[in-house]
Amino acid sequence: MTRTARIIGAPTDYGANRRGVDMGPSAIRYAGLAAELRSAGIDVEDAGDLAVPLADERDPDAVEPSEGTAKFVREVEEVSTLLSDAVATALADDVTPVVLGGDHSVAIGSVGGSARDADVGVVWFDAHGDFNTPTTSPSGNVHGMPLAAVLGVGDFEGVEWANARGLKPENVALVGLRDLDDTERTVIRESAVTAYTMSDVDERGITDVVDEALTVAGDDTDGVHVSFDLDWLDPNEAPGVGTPVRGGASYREAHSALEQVATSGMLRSLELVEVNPILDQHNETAELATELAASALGKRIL
Ligand code: EXY
Ligand code: MN
Ligand code: MN
Ligand code: MN
Repeated sequence: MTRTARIIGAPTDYGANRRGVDMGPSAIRYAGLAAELRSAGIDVEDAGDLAVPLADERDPDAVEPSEGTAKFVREVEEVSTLLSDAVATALADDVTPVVLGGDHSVAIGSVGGSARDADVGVVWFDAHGDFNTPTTSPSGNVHGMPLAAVLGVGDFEGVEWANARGLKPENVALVGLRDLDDTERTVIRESAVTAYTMSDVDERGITDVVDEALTVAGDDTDGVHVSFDLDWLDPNEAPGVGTPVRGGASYREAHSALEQVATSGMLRSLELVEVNPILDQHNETAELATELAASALGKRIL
């Protein structure tokens, strides 16, 4: 049966320190996402964009759900709830959600929706760990916290809107890390998640690392959510991101990783985040996002 993908835009920048990432969904659509996915041999629906709340008069340094800082956390909660519902509805309709960020805080909603009624694993492609909590975060930006949020780590313990019901840390694999905060590093080490750095990719090669990551995420689960932060790639390939870090994945490594995701047959839901058209060059990071989505959904050269 032909797979149907449902595009869901989450045009939000409340989790980031830079404006512009809220225009990611427009840029990715403009780059030709729907056509690119159809060339992967799948049917495509576009659900449009979520109605993201306008910034209100509240203090951006709101301190819930912690004693530290999680900027715009009420707005992030609102977007997460909308997105979680949209993703869960897509899965109930038997289509594959393809979420377009927005900053990486949108993962709270996508993972939450994907793991609402099923046991789900996650493969997280990112330069960063996204494992801070409001207490440990150096910035207060929620896009540095979504993995801790869905897993209920630290301040996020028992925070219902943030925790993903059917997700266990044993089924989470981070791939390609190269920029962690000190406390974040300790928390990741103490957690049951599996983390692969870029050094692991250097030593073992991308195929071996992704193969193991998919085994971790797929172990006794109903499927895998892939959370793809464009800053996983080297900034030479993907300049249009808010927090670039040198030494990232190459163009071919990225395609190869996502082709492996497709081949595994385990993909349940996909998100592409952190595309910032203001910082981009000729929309090339958005174009890259469309190509990579097609690889994840099964596009082949021959
Ligand atoms: N670790 C830093 C922080 O928590 O502020 C930077 C996080 C950037 C998160 C991004 C996009 O993946
Ligand atoms: Mn991220
Ligand atoms: Mn990142
Ligand atoms: Mn081009």
